[in-house]
Amino acid sequence: MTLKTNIGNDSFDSCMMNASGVWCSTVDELEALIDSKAATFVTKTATLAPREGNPLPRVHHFGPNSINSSGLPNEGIDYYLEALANFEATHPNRAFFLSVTELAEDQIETIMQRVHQSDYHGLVELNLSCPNVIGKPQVGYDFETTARILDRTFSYFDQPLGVKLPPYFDLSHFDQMAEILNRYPLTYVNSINSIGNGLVIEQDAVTIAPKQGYGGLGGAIIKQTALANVRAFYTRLKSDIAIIGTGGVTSGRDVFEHLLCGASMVQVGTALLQEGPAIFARLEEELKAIMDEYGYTSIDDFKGKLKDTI
Ligand code: RRO
Repeated sequence: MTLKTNIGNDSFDSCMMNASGVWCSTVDELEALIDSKAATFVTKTATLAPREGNPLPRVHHFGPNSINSSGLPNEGIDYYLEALANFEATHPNRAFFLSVTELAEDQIETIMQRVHQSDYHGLVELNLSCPNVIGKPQVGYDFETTARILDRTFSYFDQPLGVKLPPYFDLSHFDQMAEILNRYPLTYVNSINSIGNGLVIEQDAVTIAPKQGYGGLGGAIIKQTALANVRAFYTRLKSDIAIIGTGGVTSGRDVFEHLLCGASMVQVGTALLQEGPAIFARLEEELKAIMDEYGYTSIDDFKGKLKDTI
């Protein structure tokens, strides 16, 4: 039995990895992912300059769920490019993901040019969906701006590129966004980022400090929204754009459902934060047990094959 999967021209021994933002801000955290059963890692979303992020407390866990308003704390693009250069030198046969964004369109072009001109030629994820930067809307909800950013980026950018999307809740939005994404030679689409601007109350008070307590929701409560988004893009995007499914994964069954909806890779956020990198061994075991039960020997046996009828 194998869990091998491909994203574009890169192949991976497993179909599970971290979600950007979780366990991936420092070289030590990235190393722990490399040493775990994770397929690979994606870095914390990097900006041109290092950022401290929003005031603390900015992450709160409730059951198998979380709310965060981290505010894009990161070490800056140069730190992650240097880390990637070192990891690529020590792991020449492995592919990694670099996540990037910026707060204005011109700055997005600057950071993409910076990556383009660097020695890093691996996978890049452009985060169009951070819900927590004070005063900045999520780009992925602005279809025109998204198209303009992709136009500008693909005029020069020639390494494998994916976009991280926010969740959509209307079928016409799936249609509109898929129509835009299908215009570009994207390697993959990652659905979903946290469900933005939820409010979690405990003891009659908000649970995180920034933005009057509003923050991105993650964990088990977002699984059904994540699956719907994965399925919506899998059925609308051209077949050479892979789907990475993110949201609500706490068990092998959840991974199986993301794959059934069409994901080629599944990312783990809240549950990784709660359980640590050892979670990948557990998820792998649980997924393999399900595959064994069905008689599946590879994820291609069931990827995308969600049944239309019960
Ligand atoms: O750092 C954050 O506040 C953050 C980001 Br960039 C993101 O993409 N998603 C999220 O839930 N938090």
